[in-house]
Amino acid sequence: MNPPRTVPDELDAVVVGAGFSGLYLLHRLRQAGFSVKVFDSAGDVGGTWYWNRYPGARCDIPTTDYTYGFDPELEAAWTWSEKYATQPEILGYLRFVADRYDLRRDIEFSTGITAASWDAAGKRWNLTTDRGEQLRCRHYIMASGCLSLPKSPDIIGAGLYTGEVYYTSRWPHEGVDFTGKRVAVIGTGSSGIQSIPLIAEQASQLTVFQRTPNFSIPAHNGPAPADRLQRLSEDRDGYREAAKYSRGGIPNEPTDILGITASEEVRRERFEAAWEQGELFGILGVFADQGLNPISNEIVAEMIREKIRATVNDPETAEALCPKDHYFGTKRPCLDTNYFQTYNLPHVRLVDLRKQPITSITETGVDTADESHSFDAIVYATGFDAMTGPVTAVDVTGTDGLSLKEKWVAGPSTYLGLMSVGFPNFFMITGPGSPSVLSNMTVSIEQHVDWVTDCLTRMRDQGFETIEPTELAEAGWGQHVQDCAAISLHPTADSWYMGANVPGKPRVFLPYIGGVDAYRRACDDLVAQGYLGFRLSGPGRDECRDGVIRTMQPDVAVVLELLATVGLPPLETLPVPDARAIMSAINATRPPSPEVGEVTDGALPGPGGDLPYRLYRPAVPAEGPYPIVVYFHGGGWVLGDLDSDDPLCRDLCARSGAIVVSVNYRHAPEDRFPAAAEDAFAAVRWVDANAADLGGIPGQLAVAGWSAGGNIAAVACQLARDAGGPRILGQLLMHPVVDSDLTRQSYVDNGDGYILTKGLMSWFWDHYADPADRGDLRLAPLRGDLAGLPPACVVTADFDPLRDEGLAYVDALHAAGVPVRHVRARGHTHTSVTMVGVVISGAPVRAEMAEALTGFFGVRTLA
Ligand code: NA7
Repeated sequence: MNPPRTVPDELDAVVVGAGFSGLYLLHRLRQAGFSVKVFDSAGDVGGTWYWNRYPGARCDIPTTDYTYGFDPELEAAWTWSEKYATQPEILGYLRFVADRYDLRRDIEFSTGITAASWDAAGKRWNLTTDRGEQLRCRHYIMASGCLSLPKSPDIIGAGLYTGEVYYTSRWPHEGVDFTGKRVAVIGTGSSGIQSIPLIAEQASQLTVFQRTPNFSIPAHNGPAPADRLQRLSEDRDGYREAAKYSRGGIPNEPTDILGITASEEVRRERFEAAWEQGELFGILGVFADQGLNPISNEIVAEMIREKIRATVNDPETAEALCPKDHYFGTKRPCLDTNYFQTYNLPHVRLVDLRKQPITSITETGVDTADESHSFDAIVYATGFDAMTGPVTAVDVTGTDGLSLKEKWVAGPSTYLGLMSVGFPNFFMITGPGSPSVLSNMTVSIEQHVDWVTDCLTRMRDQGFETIEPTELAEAGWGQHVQDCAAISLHPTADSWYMGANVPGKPRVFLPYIGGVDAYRRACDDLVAQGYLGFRLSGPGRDECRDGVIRTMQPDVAVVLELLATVGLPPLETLPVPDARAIMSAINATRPPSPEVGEVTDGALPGPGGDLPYRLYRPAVPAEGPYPIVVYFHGGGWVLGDLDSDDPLCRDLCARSGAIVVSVNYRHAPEDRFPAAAEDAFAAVRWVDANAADLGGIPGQLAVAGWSAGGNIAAVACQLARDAGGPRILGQLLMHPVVDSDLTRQSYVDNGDGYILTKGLMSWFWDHYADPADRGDLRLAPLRGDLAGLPPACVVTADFDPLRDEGLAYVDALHAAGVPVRHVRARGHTHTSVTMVGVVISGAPVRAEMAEALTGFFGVRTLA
């Protein structure tokens, strides 16, 4: 029996959910002096641990870490008995927490919030409970969990079955005795994989219906890991702080070893160590690149498959249990205890639904295409409508009468997974767009709760009544979330991370994969910038600093961070030979470049002597002849050579199906202006004249260049036009230098901190050209007459000092009637798009560049 209601009809905050999030939220908000009530449809605290009582249910994060960290005394008062605690122990812990902080008096159990509607005039949320009660609150906070709304079993005939039916996510409190029964389990996610070995211990016959085999590794459960316990006892605060600034919410030393380059011995050693350790983040971090690179991922995946084959006696069953349709880690891997061994028991059988799909659930069991199965009980372990489901299950209506469900019809849109435009004073704990399910939830939960509590406290202290994100900030965050996902392998999988497990749900990557550390910094940064991207209002005052908190591509940011840790001297402070040596040393560390059909080196006659060139012939199409692109490398007319832009040339060749002839023109300071420009023009003429001998199609000629190479490519086009030939079909100018004016806004915005600096650009200019020459059209092609030039594709990068001159060239070409395509390398620097195989987000930009090249030649893109 619930005690009589004591809920006031007006509260500072209402919280939905009494799990890890709701309990801590209640504690913090109450401590901060807010009136707050928590509602939960469960009969007690626990959230996910209240409902998921199936046999074998355990956490998959070590208990040393899957625990509250906010109160050292709480930690001292509780000792976990195992590395991975069982559901009853975790539930016991949450009950202990509720009692310790006297939380129950402000929790309304067995009561769900069914509707929430924003009263714009009163600046309050009006809430309705499933008991028909109405109440009002200033702030409405959903702490309703990411995996709390079970997915309905979308299987034909599910209602026909007359035997016992169980859902792992709604398991009977009194437990289930399967002794002597014929049992079916449908689903082989974490819930199925954890429960199957224990159900098999009781059942007389167990049939597992598997649609998708899952990667699972042995948990090696036992006492809490000694190394973690030791670190905690020596420095608890340091350990918890390290968790906050770790990638996944557990202190871990990330590796920089790449699967693609590691030796077989190192690969095996690292994998076996992770296998023995039995931790999710360990096996997900065997190699730095396994979440990004398919080859590296396959190395780990195959080693897991080997383990499965070595464990399961029947080869056919073993093969059916080997996951092959998704990259390892793109669906949440499982930790198990004797899962694969269970299939060696004589009364346990696997039905592979890929071979024998379920045609219907029947009155007595399950019919597949080939067989009729009878059971005494069916267990559905079929998962959840993850992340968005629990939020949109409540009818939340914001400003203008728009419901959250309507707003999210094409996928969730949030600012940091915390709030959503149109829903003032509405917060989500671990909502879509935050690290949530990709992290140790307890760390992410505490961070969100602390952030919300601080926000509400600030609002109260400064007299604000409402807070809401701006459209710009929310769109920017959504873009960043998808940018982070796009460089990973995750979007390729039909996972619940992608919403793919629920028929009709939009396919969008739901959590934030950028890391707990990166996420926390974003949340802290926007607060430090005066709540960037939020609109706050109160009586007589509004405050809004609009903007986007993260605009750089995530892998570009990582490269910049890495370079910062190396602490290289600024190139412009070095003698030229030293600067060249540093560039060569950095280039030597690059991963293998894309394969092309053939690479040959040669020399062509230039005005000052022979110029080395490297010719890249495509592998596809197999037969030539091919169009030809004459390419000029970057390096400020001072640095660079045939090796420096080799990966980019290979990439362009492979993608465009054109021969790329990369020409090593003369460099400054040895050969100053106009040497490079003259060489470029000479090279274009020579290639044009010798196209057939080079394997090219005569007349199918384009030029391309990056940075200073873009400068001489553009100049060569002007010279060719003025000289009446050769005929150039197109010019691909990547972040080109087209003017000598270093005062444009992009020099102000990006002049420092993004590798190519204003200082370095000045150094280049000083080495290449006298100040008196810098208005010459062979140096500053932007100042020339652009009419009659070949069609152009100009690529600009957001974080490039040269961005604005590139944009000016686009405008000027356009004004001169030259067909021009502008490719914006969003979130990139001057150098990042060239980092083939390192900066994955550069690939779509290079694909556009290749498409532009093929467009010049009038043929389709190949890759
Ligand atoms: P999951 O991981 O979503 O697993 C659900 C399983 O049920 C999975 O194997 C599904 O196959 C299967 N499934 C779902 N619907 C069907 C139908 N209609 N027919 C056959 N099989 C079906 O949920 P869990 O509860 O195991 O785990 C959720 C998370 O909780 C877990 O990752 C941990 O973080 C804790 P599919 O893969 O969709 O082919």
